[in-house]
Amino acid sequence: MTIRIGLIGAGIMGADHARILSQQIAGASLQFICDADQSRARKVADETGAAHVSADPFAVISDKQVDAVLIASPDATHAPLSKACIKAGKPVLCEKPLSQNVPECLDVLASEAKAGKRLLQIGFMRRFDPAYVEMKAALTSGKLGAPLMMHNFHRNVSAPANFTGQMAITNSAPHEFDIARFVLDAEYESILVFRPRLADPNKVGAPVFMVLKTLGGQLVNVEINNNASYGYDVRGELVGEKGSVFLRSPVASEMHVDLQTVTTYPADWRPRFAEAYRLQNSAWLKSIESGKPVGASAWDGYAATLIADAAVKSLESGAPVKVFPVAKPDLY
Ligand code: ISE
Repeated sequence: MTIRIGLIGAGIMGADHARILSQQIAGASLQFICDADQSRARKVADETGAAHVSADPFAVISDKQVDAVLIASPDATHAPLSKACIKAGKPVLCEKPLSQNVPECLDVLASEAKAGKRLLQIGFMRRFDPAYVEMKAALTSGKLGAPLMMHNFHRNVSAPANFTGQMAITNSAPHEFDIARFVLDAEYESILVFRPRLADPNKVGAPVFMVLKTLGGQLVNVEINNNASYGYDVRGELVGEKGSVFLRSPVASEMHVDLQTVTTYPADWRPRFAEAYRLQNSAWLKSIESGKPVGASAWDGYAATLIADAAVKSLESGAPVKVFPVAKPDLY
């Protein structure tokens, strides 16, 4: 079975998804590459053999030649475009975050409730990353004992080009919020956010340090440092009563020279999470065939945005902020 995909957004991630779908996995054909910038859409279409380009995402979503949609356009478009896909009854893989505000997430949940089935998968690709998968498996095997703490570090070379305002919290941190919640299988109670004194609060992507409590009493700390300079570096450690699991990033080789061992960092997230993206997209296609949803749901997208929203408030007030989620709909 070949699934005809409409891909919306031909920026860094859109181009990467197009490459993965056309070159790394079977079962997809790229029907449309859609972007407001037509030359960008055309370039990605030419590189990946996509059939058409478009500048109108809603026309792509409703096009009869499109079976499923992948959304990789700017954050503010995620919720409205996801809603349009759900309304059209089309499976959709949408990049994170689902939205930068809670009411929009609730709106998407209401759309899926109306559709009566899960159509939306959120691109929290770390759930497919072999290192995090092993971490979660170690916990569920019982070898670590009860989980106590999870440490998370998220460093970019420099704040991504599209960054504004509090996107360290609303765009980068959702990865950490989601993966800790997924690994621990826990819901959050509250969050407290700090900023180191030397950091210029006006600098886009200024570092934040957050401490979260889960309803089960585990502690999760998250450092987001979008201007770390030296490389793209995601670290994590899960600490249980009887042991811990530390993430290893994929490294192909190490150089021994001048009395040193040298390994390199990637410049951004694509090489670090290449396997996660490939596995995620492949699982998405299989889930469309089987009708059995996989990966992060709209509910998981809501949970990440809810805690991000609390984090922004905590940064402003300097006090811990509790979250009060709505009742979880039966669909999830
Ligand atoms: C970007 O949107 C991503 O998803 C990357 O994984 C993350 O590292 C980066 O900080 C985000 O801006």
